[in-house]
Amino acid sequence: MNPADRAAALFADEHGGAPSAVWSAPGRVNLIGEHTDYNDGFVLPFALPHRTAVAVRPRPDRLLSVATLGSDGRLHRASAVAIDELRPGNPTGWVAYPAGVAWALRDAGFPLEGAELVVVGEVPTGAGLSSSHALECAVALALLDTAHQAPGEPNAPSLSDIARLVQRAENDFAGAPTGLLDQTASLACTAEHALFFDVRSGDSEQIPFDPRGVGLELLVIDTRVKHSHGESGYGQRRQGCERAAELLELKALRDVAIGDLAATLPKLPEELRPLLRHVVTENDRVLTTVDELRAGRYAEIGPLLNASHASLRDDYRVSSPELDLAVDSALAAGALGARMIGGGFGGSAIALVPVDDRPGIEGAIRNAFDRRHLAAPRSFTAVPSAGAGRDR
Ligand code: GAF
Repeated sequence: MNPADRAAALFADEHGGAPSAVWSAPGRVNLIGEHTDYNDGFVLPFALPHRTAVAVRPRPDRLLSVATLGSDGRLHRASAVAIDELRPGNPTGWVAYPAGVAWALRDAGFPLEGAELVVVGEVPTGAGLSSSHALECAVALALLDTAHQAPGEPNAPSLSDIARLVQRAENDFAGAPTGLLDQTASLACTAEHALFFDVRSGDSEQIPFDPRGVGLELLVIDTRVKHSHGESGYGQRRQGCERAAELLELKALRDVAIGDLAATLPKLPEELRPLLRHVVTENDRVLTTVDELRAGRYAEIGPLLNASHASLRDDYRVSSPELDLAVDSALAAGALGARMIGGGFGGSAIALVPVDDRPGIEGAIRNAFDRRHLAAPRSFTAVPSAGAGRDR
């Protein structure tokens, strides 16, 4: 059963009667453009087929009740919270993600009455595939639905407004200082496309991306080393970039052109130079990748993925031994390109592989992990899929 049907069935068991709507939102893979979003730069994500569904029904008493299907197959219920009493720190734990979205919507003036939510997610958690944003986006759409302001209704906020509200929930309520990549991907991606998104201008373009059409697959390798942006060095990197921009008297590191990089680096203290080098070269790699995809030259993006990984590993220093092993073993076994994705410090890598070589490459990666006595990574082929929407 897909997550939307499952959420609707669990909702009926839990609350009696059908939900008024079910919305779902996907996890994402960022093809390239990592740690560029909070530097006002470029990203190129696509949506995964894995989704989080939220069945919803309004309730008139201004309470928010949330239940979620756990990996143990049981429904976990959080105590109902008063929408008027939501504030950062109340509540905490997993329910802070849906509650934070209700808080951000309430604060922005959306007329929330109260709601019953039942959540069923299939995006692997802690795998760098944006499970928290899939949850938050689906909750935002479900709650907007109860206020008759969901996409498609006359007075609905735009997808970019919703993305910013979800970012506020994540930053100020859940306490993770993330950028706009993941929410935008979850809300705005379309099947068989990657989303070329200019974070500064808000402009985006759907770029056809169907690796299978040219005999390739994009393999996702989940190292199963969990990561969390609240606790990792993510915030430190972000602060370093902001400090570098301030020293250079620029709005953001996006403003350094690739041609000016060499002349700009010496103006920064030594420890901030690698951050600048990563952001500027990574933005440039996104633009080149978009050109290659537009020209249908898929194999040409392999070296760009490799360069992105080297930059994240050596300059930005957000890779991990397991991510490096996934990338190196995929390349040694014949992948055309590979890199870590997402915030880093664990999570997943991707590898662009010829369809026929996929089983051999997956086996080689598993053997490499086994030789180091590491838990076997999970891998699957990522098919660019639809963004968030209403299921029922
Ligand atoms: C995480 C964050 F949530 C994104 O905003 C982005 O910064 C990404 O790490 C790195 O590109 O997924």
